[in-house]
Amino acid sequence: MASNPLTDLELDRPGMDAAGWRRSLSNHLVYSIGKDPLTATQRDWFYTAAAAVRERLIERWMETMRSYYRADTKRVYYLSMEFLMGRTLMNSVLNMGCEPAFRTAVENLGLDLAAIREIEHDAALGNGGLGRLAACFLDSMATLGLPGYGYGIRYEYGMFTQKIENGCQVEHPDNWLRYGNPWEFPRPEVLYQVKFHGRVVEYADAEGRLRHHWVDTDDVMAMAYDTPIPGYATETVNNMRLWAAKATRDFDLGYFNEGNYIKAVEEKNESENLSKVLYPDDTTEMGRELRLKQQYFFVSASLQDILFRYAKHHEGFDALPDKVAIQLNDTHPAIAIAELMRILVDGHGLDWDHAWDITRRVFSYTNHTLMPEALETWPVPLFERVLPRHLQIIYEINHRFLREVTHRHPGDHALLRRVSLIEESSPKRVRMAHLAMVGCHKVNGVAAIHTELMRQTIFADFHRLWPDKIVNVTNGITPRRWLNQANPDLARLICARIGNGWLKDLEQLKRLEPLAEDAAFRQAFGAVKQANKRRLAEAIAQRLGIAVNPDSLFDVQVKRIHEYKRQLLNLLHVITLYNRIRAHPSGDHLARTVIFGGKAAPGYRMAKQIIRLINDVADVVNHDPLVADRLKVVFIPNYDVSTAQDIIPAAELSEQISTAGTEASGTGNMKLALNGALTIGTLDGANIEIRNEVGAENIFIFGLDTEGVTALRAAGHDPWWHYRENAELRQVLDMIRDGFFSPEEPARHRVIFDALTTGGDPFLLLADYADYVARQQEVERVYRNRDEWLRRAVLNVARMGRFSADRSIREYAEVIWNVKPVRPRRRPRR
Ligand code: 26V
Repeated sequence: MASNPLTDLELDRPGMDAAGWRRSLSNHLVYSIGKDPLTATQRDWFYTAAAAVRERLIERWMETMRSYYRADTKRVYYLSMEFLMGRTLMNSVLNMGCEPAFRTAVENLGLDLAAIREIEHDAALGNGGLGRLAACFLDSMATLGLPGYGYGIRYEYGMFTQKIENGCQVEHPDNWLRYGNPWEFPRPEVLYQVKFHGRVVEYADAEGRLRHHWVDTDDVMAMAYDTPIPGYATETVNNMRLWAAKATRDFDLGYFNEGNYIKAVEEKNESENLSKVLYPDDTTEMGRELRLKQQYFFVSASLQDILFRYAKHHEGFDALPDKVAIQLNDTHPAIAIAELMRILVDGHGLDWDHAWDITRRVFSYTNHTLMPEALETWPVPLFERVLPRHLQIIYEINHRFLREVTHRHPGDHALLRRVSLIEESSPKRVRMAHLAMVGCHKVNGVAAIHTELMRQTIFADFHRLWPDKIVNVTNGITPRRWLNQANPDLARLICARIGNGWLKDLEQLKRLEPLAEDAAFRQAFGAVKQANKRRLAEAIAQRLGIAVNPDSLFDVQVKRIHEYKRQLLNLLHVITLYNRIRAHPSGDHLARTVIFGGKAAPGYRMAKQIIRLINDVADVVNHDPLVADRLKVVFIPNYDVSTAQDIIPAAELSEQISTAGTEASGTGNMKLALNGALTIGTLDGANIEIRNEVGAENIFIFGLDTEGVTALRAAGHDPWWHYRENAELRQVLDMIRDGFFSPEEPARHRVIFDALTTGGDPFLLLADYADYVARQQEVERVYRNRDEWLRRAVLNVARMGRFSADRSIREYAEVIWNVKPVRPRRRPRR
């Protein structure tokens, strides 16, 4: 990475010039890492650099916390089971505004910054979109000076590492803490007790009121680890607090008294399992006890911490909604609603109605998916065993809520059954989305169409009851990581033309618009893309041994592997292109490199089968001499934040091809367009808003829209009709069925053929195939006109301003949280 164009914001500060950095690095190597420069490894130097960087964050971090305290400001707490942070070193250096000085210091020590950066293990405490959104939001809250805290779980093992063996995904544990995490500060004194199991006893208090005690519980301790979150070019450094499970000190008393030492230590182990591993399944709710315990574990600790902070300066709870906003990232932390009620009613003796009013004004909830199988519900018997008091509280919330509904819609029993917090299945189940809907003052979707579908489908009844509750906040991404860090050459080119204001105000990219007509600028823009493509091609050659043509169209689909995201539709097109080349070997075929990346949930059979088929197709296509370098298929293993930062800047075509109505928003679509890829996509999620911004003429839209999907499903989709009528499609499907790509095991991919035919093709791939292929043909036509392609690419970048996470966070702050920025005092000079 070349040096960044930004001004050295910090040069006027002691220790922030190159000489200061260099002194600091030399000192930390010896005195923090304990290594002799003569024997120091790259890893030693990474930990040295981290120590030097983190040292420079601490004063601002503390001053930020002090400023919040002084202002007694309203704070926002972002509760999320996932934070997909990626690497931190260069993010911190860039956000501090001292990248050039840091780089100079590193290079003057004779070190290789690119190699040192790569040592850092990604913090992969998330599955995909939802977890990365949380990370982008932390960056934006800090950049905007908002008093925002992240709360989550310090998993010992994050998202698994994906390896590909014989074309198949194999999962390996992500032991990310093996060499230590240099960014975290353990807080052994910040320790809270979290209760599970036990039973509820009722008693009458001094005033004769019925009260509840939760007793005979099994307890686990939650210990805090803090990570500083620096904003970009600002004094603000916020905090992310993650909880790790520790055994209680008296875990062992019973067994010790019996003299059973080994048993005692075994039990200790068991309670510490709570924060052991991230659940890698982002589709199907498996209703696993450990997952429910993880949820309550981090919610309970976070609420205790939030209320402790509040109680330091406030009497009673009436001011709580003026001082605390809690955002629930999906329903995963929704148990917080029942927990706050328990604390207020059982713990502090508030009246139910009073507590309920406070609770509803504190909480808000973001929905990230409409897919029924991802909506969390918990079996009542499990809930009752793990959280007996919370189940009672949920029943009470439900009782009062259904009474209110009855009042407004007398006699509508079907309505009651639909909106109840309890699903009348066998066994009964607790519906977490309904709990969140009832217990929050605002509920938001993550793109305009998604919010509209929430109102019309899964939450239609609630929308009629509370027409102002459901609001939209379209997702965004942080331009600091996704443009400035990931694509430094493009960042520099942009800065050279419009300055660096866009880093804090992405709408300023609009000023690039006229440059789309400037041949010299297009040329420079194209050269940046070409260099990024060459770098990626080298990495692919090195890591996978596949030679890709850097002049070919780089066609990219990177995201979790899901049937609804339709990686298979992309693959049907790849096979179509392959067949066309084979049918007309001397024809004028545009050279294309189709790049896939993404993980399948370990238990998601079809997703894993899709990975295998991609790899089988790649094997055949990449080795067919007839094809030469006109078509290459690459599956890049272990797609994560860092590989995203390498792939996205090199992409020219962005595949956003989910069945309309299934992708809530997407954020990869934004990252790719911001880096100058043109989108081929359906009218789904944020693609619709991207089209509105960049102009319909600068995006390749195809396929059924949500209305078309609904109509087709109502009329009955007949995949066989498409199979019969479309000869190219039939040929592709037959090849999959007959084992063309797996001659050693011809039946291997039959399940895929079956899913798309006799299985009814639930995601309508065959219905969209012809239009998709036609659109891809138009892509090739435009790509052949390099000037026209570059013109559109520049316009895409210029018009992506709306998709900054800063804009999303401003909307949350204004419409949902009612929080205002706080400016910390500038740190006194040392
Ligand atoms: C769901 C579940 C279900 C139960 C088991 C564990 C688990 C873990 C994570 C999830 C969340 C899946 C939802 C998700 O990531 N949605 C994505 O959110 C993005 C940010 O809003 C959005 O851009 C994507 O369209 C949406 O799929």
